[in-house]
Amino acid sequence: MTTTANRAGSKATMDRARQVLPGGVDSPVRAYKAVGGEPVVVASGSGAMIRDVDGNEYIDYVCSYGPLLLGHAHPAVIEAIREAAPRGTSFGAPTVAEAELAERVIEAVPSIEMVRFVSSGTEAAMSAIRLARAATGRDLLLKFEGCYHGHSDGLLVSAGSGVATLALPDSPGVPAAYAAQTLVAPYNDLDAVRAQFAAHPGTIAAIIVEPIAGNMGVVAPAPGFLAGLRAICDEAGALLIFDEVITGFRASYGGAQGLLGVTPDLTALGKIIGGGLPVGAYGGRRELMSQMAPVGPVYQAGTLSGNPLAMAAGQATLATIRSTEGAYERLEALGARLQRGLEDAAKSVGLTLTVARTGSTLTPFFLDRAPSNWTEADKADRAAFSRFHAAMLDRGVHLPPSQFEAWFLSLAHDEAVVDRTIEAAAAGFAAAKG
Ligand code: KE4
Repeated sequence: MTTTANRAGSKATMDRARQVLPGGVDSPVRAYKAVGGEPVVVASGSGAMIRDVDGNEYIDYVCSYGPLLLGHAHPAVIEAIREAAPRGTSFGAPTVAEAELAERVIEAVPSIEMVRFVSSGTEAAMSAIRLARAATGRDLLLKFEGCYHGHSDGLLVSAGSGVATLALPDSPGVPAAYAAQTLVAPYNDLDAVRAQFAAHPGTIAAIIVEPIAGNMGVVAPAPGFLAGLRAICDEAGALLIFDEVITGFRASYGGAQGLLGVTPDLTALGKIIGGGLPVGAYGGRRELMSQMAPVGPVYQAGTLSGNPLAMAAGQATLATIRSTEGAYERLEALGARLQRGLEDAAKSVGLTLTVARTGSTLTPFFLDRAPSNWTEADKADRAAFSRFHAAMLDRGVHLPPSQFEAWFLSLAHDEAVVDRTIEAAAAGFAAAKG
């Protein structure tokens, strides 16, 4: 396994970037604050691999935090962008590409009869919540500790992902009045959800949930949890919003709802549907989506919504997934191989570790069991994870710099890179033991 100790170019770039960008990054988790050390500055990616500005090569499990189900720079995606770009990059007017991608999303996700594209997962979740509040005439929202739905004000309450990673007590700048509109319950705790509905009768507009949580690390829904939420919403006249920004087209071609058989009222999407370009989307039943301006009164807009290059990249991505025989079986097999290998490697050095996985997303928790909620995940040994992360980076494996993020496999990963990862992990876990 090569070492990638020479990362002088990354250091120099980060010194420069920190002068002009907060922390030298455009998204906090990328700054390695939770794990220490200097971020790798990426120069290029191809398939399962990335190369840094010093020419070091890494097996990549960040994969842009989810969009790259096909891997980096897939030829079909690059060709689609190359073909669309000479016709112009943005018009602020309808294009055929938006309707084409909308049709493909609707065909894939049965609960979606109509959809609107936006430019991020944050916008998708925020817009779905606004629609749910308008449709029910209610103000309160219920979310789960450790789930992350983007950085709109009302959602930075007990949030996961970078908020959890940086142990931020929610976020300054969010008025208490906004935060007060968001109720919180532990993931997988239906009794706590029922208690919130009993305490706030007739005033909760919606529940928003990651149907398979990925932002406290991977945490699976307990049997009956999602169906329980569905029943509670039906009984209370609230809407159920699935945030499938990560799981959409990853958990299955129909997302987590397609895999687990629970139907939400609204769905937020992002990441994979843009193939690495900025896209989000929200959708649901026609009678709900028809309340959005200009048809209905609920306002939401975006200069670059439905951007033609992003639509082209998304279309090429979904078409390629759709036409890849056994794509999800392959992702499942690779994920299982990596999970088994990591568990065996940890055992070989006597390290306590649990690998939580659903399909092609996984998180090795430095814990003795898979967590079922944030309180349990939060007990993970962050210092051990940090030592592991650094050791893997030195051995050419690029991992999300947080115990509370998911690792992402792609269709470009194969048994060879998975086995190289497992080989590096034996040394990584030895380093983790300290
Ligand atoms: P964006 O606004 O970052 O496109 O999407 C927000 C979002 C919404 N919902 C879910 C379930 C998400 O996972 C995300 C964003 N995911 C994080 C990674 N866990 C993005 C990485 C980052 O913040 O840099």
